[in-house]
Amino acid sequence: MNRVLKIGLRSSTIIAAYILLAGCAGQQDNAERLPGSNPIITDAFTADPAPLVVGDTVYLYTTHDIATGDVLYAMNDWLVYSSKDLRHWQAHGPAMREADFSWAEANNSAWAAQAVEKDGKFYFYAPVKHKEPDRGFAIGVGVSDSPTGPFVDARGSALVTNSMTTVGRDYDQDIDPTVFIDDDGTPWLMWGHFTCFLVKLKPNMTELDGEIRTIELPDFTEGPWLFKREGRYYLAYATIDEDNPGNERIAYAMAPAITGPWEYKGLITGEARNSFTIHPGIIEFKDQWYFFYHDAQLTIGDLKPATGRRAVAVEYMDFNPDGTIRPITQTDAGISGEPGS
Ligand code: FUB
Repeated sequence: MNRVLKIGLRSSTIIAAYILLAGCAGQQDNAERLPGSNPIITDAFTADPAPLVVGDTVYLYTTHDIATGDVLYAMNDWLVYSSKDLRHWQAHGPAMREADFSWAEANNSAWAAQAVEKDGKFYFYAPVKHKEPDRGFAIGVGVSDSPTGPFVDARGSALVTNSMTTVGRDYDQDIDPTVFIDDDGTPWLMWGHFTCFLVKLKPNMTELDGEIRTIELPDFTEGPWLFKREGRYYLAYATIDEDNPGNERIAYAMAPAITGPWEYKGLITGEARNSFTIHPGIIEFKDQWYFFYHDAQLTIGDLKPATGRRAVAVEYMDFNPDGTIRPITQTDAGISGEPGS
C-alpha cells in the first residue's frame, strides 16, 4: 500500500476507533485486583511504556493522557514509576515536561519517550513539536543524575528535527525514540512514523554520530523498541497490516547486527483492547522477560477509557529455542500469577 493510502487509513481508523470507544464503559474494581493485574498503573491515564532496569529496580516511564471530552490526544508531561517486583508501583510524578524544552511548542505533544543509563547518568529521549521555523515533531534529550529525574534539556536544542529527515512523512515522522546501548558501549537511536530511522549517537549521548539511515520493515507504523538477547538483535514495533487493516498490532524483526539485515518474524501480540494504538516496552528483569504495552480499559472517576485515555499493562514474555518470541495474549491477570500459569 502506498504511503498516501496508509496515511488515509490511519486517520480514518483513528476516527472510527474514537467514535467506537466514546460509548465504551471501562472495567473498574481496583479493590478486587491482585498486584500485577492489568492495568498496572491506575492513578493516571498512561501509555507508551518505557521500562528501564537499574539494579534491583525497574523504572517505568510513560506518556500521560489528560484528554477530556472529544480531544484525541493531550499530553504535556511524562510520568515515572518504580517497582522492585513489577507488581507494586510507586509514583514519582513527572520525570520531565514538554515545557522543559524551550524550543518546543508546548501544546500537548509529549509523545512516547524512553530513558537509558550511561556512565551513571540518565538520558531521556522524547518527541515534542518544535517551534517555527523547523515545525513538526522533533526529538529532544533530557539528562538527570537520578532515574526519577527531574530531567533537564541536555542540549538547549533538538537532537533530531523535521528538516533532518527528508524521506517519508513530513511533520510527524520524528516520533517514538528508542535508544539501545550495545555491548561495546555504542549507543544507537531509532525512531519513526511510517519510516524507521536509525543513527549512531556519540558517547556523550547528546549528539548524532554519522548519517541517519532508514530500516526497511513490513508495515512499520511507529513505536520501535530495540533489545538484544543471546547475541541476536530484536526490533519490536507497532504495525498496521495493509491486508487486514484495523488497529495497531505489535510485530518484530530479528537481525545479526543492529544495522541489519532485519528479518520480519511476525506478530508478538494483536490489537490492544479498546485502543487504536499499542506500543511495546521490553525488558529482562531477574531472569524473566516482560512485555509492557498499553490498552484503554481504565476508568478514573467520570473519565472513561478512550483513545486519548489509555492504561499501561504488562505480560510475561518467553522465547522459543530458536530465539523467536512466543505470541503474547493480553490478559486481565497480567503478571499477578506465576509465569506460564
Ligand atoms: O501516545 C502518542 C502516540 O500514540 C505515540 O507516540 C505512539 O506510539 C502511539 O502510542
